[in-house]
Amino acid sequence: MYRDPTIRSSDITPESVYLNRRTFLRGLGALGAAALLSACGVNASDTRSNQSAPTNTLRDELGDPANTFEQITTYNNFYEFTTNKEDVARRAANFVTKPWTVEVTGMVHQPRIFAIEDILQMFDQEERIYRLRCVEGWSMVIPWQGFPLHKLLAIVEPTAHAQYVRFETLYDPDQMPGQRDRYFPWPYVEGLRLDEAMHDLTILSTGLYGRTLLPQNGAPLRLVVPWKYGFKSIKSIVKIELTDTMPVSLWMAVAPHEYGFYANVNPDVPHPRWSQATERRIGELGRRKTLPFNGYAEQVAALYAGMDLRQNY
Ligand SMILES: Nc1nc2c(c(=O)[nH]1)N[C@H]1C(S)=C(S)[C@@H](COP(=O)(O)O)O[C@H]1N2
Ligand SMILES: [Mo]
Repeated sequence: MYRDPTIRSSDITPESVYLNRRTFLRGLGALGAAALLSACGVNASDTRSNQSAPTNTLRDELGDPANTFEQITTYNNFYEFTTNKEDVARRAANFVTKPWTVEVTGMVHQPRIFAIEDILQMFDQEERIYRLRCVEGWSMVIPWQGFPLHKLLAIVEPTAHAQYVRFETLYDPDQMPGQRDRYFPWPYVEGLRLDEAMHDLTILSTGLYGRTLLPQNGAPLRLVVPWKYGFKSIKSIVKIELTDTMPVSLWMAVAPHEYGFYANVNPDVPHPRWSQATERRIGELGRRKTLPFNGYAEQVAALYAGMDLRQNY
């Protein structure tokens, strides 16, 4: 294999490996490359934002550079392991994700249990470079691989009665010691309205930076809903249920006045204990303004036409 002698191995980051492979795919016009590149416009000449990762030409559609693989995989929220963001990676390192099944059930015509291998085979993996905005006030830009949730839902065929989708994380206190903490009603549960779940921005992710998802990011399958606060993007999913009743998420159960069902990113509605007007992009100095719907208003605002988003927080 040819190696450029001017490149030291210490320069070979997961980002550069991914960027090279990505360029290669583009050159080949390989199957899937169209989807890989059409999902997000990558505009290298866009210089609006800070150059926090100078080698990283991977940008979201606003021109913001992607966070590094290191940042994305070492600063995590995953309470099943620990509440210490810097320690999730270490504590989750031995999490067993094989074998893994995802049950899709409830108000559907074709209930089904999928093996994770089948999911990977059935759906083309697209690249989606999304901002993730945590309710705590920090954010990252993450190059996910995944596929729209609506593709999976189409296979199970929701009935006319289905109005919501309820998601559940694995319950296994032996592997996830945080689940011994009785303060939380485990397992972690999240929910979406059916139209939110069917929106093309809503994906199930299986990887990032061209690599299989690591446990700290929700391996082997996690939801990503980029216009909502990060806690909606539930990790390590084992069950997806179509229902006619609004699911009660773990955060709604714990603190209903602080965390609502909708959880759309909204700089105008402060959390009861802190403002949501600004955020700290991991890797940047200072803070930037938080955008309504996390910058995805054009695509999703219509879903909430006529709703009072202060009431429906
Ligand atoms: N099962 C589960 N999913 C979860 C969480 C969690 O604690 N458990 N934390 C959420 C929160 S608060 C955020 S901000 C994101 C963080 O995702 P990341 O660590 O991949 O950046 O995951 C969300 N999904
Ligand atoms: Mo979060």
